Amino acid sequence: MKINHHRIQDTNSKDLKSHQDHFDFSANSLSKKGVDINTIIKKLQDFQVAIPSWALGAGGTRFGRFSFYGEPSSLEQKIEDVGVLHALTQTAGAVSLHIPWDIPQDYNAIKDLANSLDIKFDAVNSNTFQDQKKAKESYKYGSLSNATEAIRQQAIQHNIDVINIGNKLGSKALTVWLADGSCFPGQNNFQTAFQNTQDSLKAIYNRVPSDWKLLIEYKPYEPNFYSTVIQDWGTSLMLANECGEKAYTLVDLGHHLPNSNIEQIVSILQLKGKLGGFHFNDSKYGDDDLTVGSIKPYALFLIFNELVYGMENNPQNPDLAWMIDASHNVKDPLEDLIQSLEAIQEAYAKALLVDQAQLKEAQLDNDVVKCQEILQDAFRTDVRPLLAKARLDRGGALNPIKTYRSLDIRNSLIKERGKNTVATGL
Ligand code: LRH
Ligand code: MN
Ligand code: MN
Repeated sequence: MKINHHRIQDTNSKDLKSHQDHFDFSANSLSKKGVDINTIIKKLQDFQVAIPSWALGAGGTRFGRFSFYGEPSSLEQKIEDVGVLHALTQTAGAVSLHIPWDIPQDYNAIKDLANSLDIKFDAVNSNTFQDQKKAKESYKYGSLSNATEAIRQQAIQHNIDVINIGNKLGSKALTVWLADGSCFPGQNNFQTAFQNTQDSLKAIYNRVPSDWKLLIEYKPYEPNFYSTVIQDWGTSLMLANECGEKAYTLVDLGHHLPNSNIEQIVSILQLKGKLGGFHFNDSKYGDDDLTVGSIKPYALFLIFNELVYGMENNPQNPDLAWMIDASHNVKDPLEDLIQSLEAIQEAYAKALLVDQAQLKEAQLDNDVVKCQEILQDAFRTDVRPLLAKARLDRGGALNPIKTYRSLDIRNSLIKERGKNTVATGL
């Protein structure tokens, strides 16, 4: 299914007048503060976030899964869904594939389809946390860290296969997330597991094309509940440094122990030029993969404040691979992703409003109150008219959720695909 742009414009036309009033008010008040509103709108338009192929179906938990119907059952349909998101929001111009969940059959057809929807192929993800059909070896006790060489070799080869698949699509990064670890004390030797992982990652790194990045994702626990080999940013950074200059740390917001200062982590990684990728989601307890900004919007803003600082002051750090890594059981996955995209843009816009020069001055004066005022003034600004303007100018929807509902997209998908479709993924 493809969205007709005229239908988006028709829906917009009813709200144009009230949008203009809100926008004029915001533009006036921000201009008075010396904000260059056009630069902010341009930056919002340039900020594109990849949609993971596994978030387009209703996610499940180990206790059950409730379908939202009309889910995409092929890679083509998943890309069409990303096309719907991109047409409405103008900020979802990339897709991130998980292999083997989404192996393309016809590469040219897939590339043509993505091209026609203005969608690029972002990082490809390998999967050595599940056993694959017909695989000789099992990952039950680890993959790249496994004590058995044949198992490590199979996992290394899988990553090389994923690089080759990504290469054919135009991806420029491989994301490795390992479930490897242990569930009980004594189950494995920490040093051996780490050393094996390092050697395996180096073997993969040697096969990473020169214009690619290797993104190493960390996570403290789950599915292993006693130890995880790549448990935190420090471990990921050590491994990236061992691999070489094309290897970077990937931060997933849900992959931290409670109350971790994630903004400080991203800040220092950028200073060291080693922040390569970012997975957005939100959480209350663990790796909950909830809609971005639904639980801790101020924390998200503070993280963006550091990201913006890094993007402006750390030329040693490359452009980041941005991706949403959220999915769950109770919302229409497309509506959920629209909400996440909006929350990301909102936090980014607010961070762009922070007066960095003033903040630096207040920091040098040790004016703690003023520092907080500067941050909170930006956070409390209603930037939604700016987001709407950024979308409108690119042909997107003034209000993506409203348009999605008024165009009755889910029912069209159900009519087209039927009720009993199940998307591959978690
Ligand atoms: C692990 C993770 C990782 C996987 C994805 C499915 O929790 O965040 O990025 O690839 O979920
Ligand atoms: Mn992730
Ligand atoms: Mn995760």
